[in-house]
Amino acid sequence: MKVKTLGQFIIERQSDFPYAKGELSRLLRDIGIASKIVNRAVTKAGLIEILGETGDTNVHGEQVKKLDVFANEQFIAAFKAGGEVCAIASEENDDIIPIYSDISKNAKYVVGIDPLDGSGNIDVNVSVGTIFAIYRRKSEVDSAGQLSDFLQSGLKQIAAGYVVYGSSCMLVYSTGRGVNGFTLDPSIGEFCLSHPDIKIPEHGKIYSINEGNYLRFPDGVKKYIKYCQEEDKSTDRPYSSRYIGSFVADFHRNLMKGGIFIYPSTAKSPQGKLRLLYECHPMAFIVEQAGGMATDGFQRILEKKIALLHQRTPLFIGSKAMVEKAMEFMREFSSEKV
Ligand code: AHM
Ligand code: MG
Repeated sequence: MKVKTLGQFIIERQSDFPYAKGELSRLLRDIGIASKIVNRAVTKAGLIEILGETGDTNVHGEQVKKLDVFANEQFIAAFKAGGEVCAIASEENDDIIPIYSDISKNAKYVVGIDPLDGSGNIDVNVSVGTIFAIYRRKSEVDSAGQLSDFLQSGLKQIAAGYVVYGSSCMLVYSTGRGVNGFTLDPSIGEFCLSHPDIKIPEHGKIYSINEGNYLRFPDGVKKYIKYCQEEDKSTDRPYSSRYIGSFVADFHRNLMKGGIFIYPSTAKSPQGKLRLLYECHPMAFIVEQAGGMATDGFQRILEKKIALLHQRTPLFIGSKAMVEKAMEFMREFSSEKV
């Protein structure tokens, strides 16, 4: 079988953007390379002493880095070396990282990134991921990017994607013309097109939510969970509950099989847990491109106003029919808008 690598696919698709000069293609290629380096570290996590806390030294006397710090450094280094990005916003950094150098002077893009999502799962050999969102800068070129470059509507995303470091490593992305998935073939060290034009099933049988927080959920979510658990053959209920605790992995499974992922507001986190810029916006972009839906229970995620870099939002994301049903419950039982 003839394989198509990520690099070949990106070049082929460059003609989708006749005005573009290849910068976005190069940026996507850089993300692919950094994620291969992160994947190499993730797969070795149990073998080398990379799991220690930052500040420890390993047997070679080198500073040991936690994998989330390592992943953050890899992506930042790739963006700095690539020259297509004028600022980065990372979950790992309180403030934006402005970039201004000879090669990035005329960079058009900014990237929001969660370098290692679900990092609490690394120590126990459970899938983790990277999520990224790419925006065109609003600030003038020939200067470093600014905070305002990141505070744009999710609808303005030029591209978004994620990498799941799972039983295999997969990169899934969209530039607004459908969603495509690439699996890393370790024997040739290349991401190969394995899931062209991904579509999420309109209905699914999986609901994913941390039910340990049940008592603190809004009434609409409590009632929807009970709906998922009720027996009704005509709608294929009860649904199955699946929750990995790595958003990327939970999202990816639901994208493939159909399902809904919910991280609602809770009494403890009234705005939910997940961040708009580099977790919810990119996944909402992807799910919509795949025919699904993403809301905060009332409002479309891509239309939500973003005022803070690390702003959180409740999230209901996945198969269209399931998200619509959950929203019905929110409207009926949880009048409080978030
Ligand atoms: P992180 O970005 O700090 O890893 O946190 C986000 C993670 C998501 O991957 C996951 O969906 C969620 O936190 C799990 O949270 P909880 O343990 O509250 O269910
Ligand atoms: Mg995260």
